[in-house]
Amino acid sequence: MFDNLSEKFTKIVQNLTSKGKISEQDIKTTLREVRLALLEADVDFTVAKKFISSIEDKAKKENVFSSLTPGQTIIKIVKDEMTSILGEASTGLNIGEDFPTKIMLIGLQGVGKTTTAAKLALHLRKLKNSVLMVGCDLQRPAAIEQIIQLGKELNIEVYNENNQNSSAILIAKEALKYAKEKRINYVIFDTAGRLAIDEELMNELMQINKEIDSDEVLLTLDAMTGQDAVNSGNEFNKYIPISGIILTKMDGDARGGAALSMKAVTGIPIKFVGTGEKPDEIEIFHPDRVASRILGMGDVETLIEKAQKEFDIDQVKNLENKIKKNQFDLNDMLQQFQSIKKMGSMTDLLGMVPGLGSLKGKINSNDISDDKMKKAESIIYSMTPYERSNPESINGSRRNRIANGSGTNITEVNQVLNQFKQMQKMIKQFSGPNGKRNIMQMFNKK
Ligand SMILES: Nc1nc2c(ncn2[C@@H]2O[C@H](COP(=O)(O)OP(=O)(O)OP(=O)(O)O)[C@@H](O)[C@H]2O)c(=O)[nH]1
Ligand SMILES: [Mg+2]
Repeated sequence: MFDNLSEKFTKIVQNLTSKGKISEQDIKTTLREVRLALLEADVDFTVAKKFISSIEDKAKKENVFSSLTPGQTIIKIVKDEMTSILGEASTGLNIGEDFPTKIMLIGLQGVGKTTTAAKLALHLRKLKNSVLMVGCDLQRPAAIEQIIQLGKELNIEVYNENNQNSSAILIAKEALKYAKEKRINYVIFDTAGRLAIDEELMNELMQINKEIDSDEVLLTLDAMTGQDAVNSGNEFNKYIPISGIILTKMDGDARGGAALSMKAVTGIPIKFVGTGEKPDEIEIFHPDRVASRILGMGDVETLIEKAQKEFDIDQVKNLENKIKKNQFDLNDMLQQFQSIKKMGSMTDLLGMVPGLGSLKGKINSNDISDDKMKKAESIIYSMTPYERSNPESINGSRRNRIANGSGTNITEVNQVLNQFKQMQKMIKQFSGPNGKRNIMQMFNKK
């Protein structure tokens, strides 16, 4: 997500921070670099222009040169501008006045509407809501089957209308009636996609929207299509007032042009982003946090939220006990790997740690790549339970057996064991009076 852009901005920020004094020429160079970075990211031309002139204005107004830390002042101006362009504050979902809140997902073919319907449903259920999904896509024969299947997998109710002759509008109407009777909190209507915006599609969508009186019309757009996504945002908005945008496939979009131009060009806020194919790979879009990630300053809030979601508190307490008794073993290391993996890819996580964003591109050769972690896991799986709880018992012949069992070699087994020793050492440091408090604070932070 934003890989290329954040690499460039991290460099720009580093250049500014390393300078004590800043000349007018430095600012000019910085602005040129910022402009180039934006254009290379496929940001809309007028948006990029406005971005630069706004920074210039603010730099003048705030008298950057007389500030004690001119570099920091400029960085703050750039970050504020980036946040503003991304939409300022995060915009939550509109809530209906009465049960249920009605959310309609619309968009072109294959952008990820159905997947996103399931992701949203799961997200809302995690917040303790009852949710109903409704398949209003009668264009593609397998579409209804797809949403029923997703509902089964996630244990989310799907309104099942068996009448083959029914229309999308009728299904929507019936489903809404059902949801009202059942006092369901949220109903998510998944609609049919088309290759391009056409009259027929728009008519159908407008009629459904009128029938259900949506609280949210969320336009789903594929981030990888860059400026086409932005244009399609404008086009759809001509027919149906769009209340929010969901940008999918951000995981495959290194450039970020669509995300950066969307709000400024269409005036519509991005409410969520899709970051992968799995049902939990959706994030609420927080402009300030994203700006911070792009500038290589990390995003500790999201990291803590992810940790809170994935690290089970009993597990953490159990770990704390073991650390106290000095019993941290390879089983615990394995469990840590698994929790970390659930939080997302190593590359994305690194982008959230302040100061580590610049490692992102180099991470494959680094010690903590996703591949390395998988290998370490299979090495630990090839150990016997006795070996996992008694790592000191793993002698030469055991190492040989483990290497064979995991399809690796002795060097790799040794690396994992060394990594374990380092972790053990680090934990000993952490388990001092201050260290422990720090760990618990991180996991318990409300
Ligand atoms: N990598 C990635 N893939 C995604 C994301 N969201 C959806 N997809 C994939 O995109 C493809 C199309 O997704 P669907 O949800 O079927 O798209 P749709 O808009 O409902 O398609 P139609 O109903 O045919 O118009 C699937 O292979 C999804 O797994 C995302 O955030 N990241
Ligand atoms: Mg679909």
